Amino acid sequence: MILLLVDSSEKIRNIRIKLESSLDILRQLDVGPSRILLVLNKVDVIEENSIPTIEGEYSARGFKTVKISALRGEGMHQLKLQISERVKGPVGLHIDFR
Ligand SMILES: Nc1nc2c(ncn2[C@@H]2O[C@H](COP(=O)(O)OP(=O)(O)OP(=O)(O)O)[C@@H](O)[C@H]2O)c(=O)[nH]1
Ligand SMILES: [Mg+2]
Repeated sequence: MILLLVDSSEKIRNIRIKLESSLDILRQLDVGPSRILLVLNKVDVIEENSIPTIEGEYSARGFKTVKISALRGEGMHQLKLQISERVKGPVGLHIDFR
């Protein structure tokens, strides 16, 4: 399973460029959408809200997405759930940016 993490506070154009370049490499490695979880980080930054558009585009292409704020700890439960649906055994997660 691949967690593809993107800074969703960036301009939508940059988000797409970054995601597509990562997805190109993953495609070359034969990793399809079903093995990728798209993690949209920095959802606490609401300057330009690209999130609904990105979520819509990528879920239509078969990617599971989850929104988080690593800074505030939001979305960690959803993230763990999404991981544990794919990975056998208990899942622990600790992110500390200090
Ligand atoms: N607001 C906010 N900040 C976060 C979050 N997660 C990480 N950061 C902060 O983001 C910073 C690191 O991200 P960036 O500065 O984008 O780092 P980067 O992507 O390696 O570098 P750039 O190429 O310059 O964007 C750190 O200061 C983190 O504390 C989050 O969920 N919300
Ligand atoms: Mg960045």
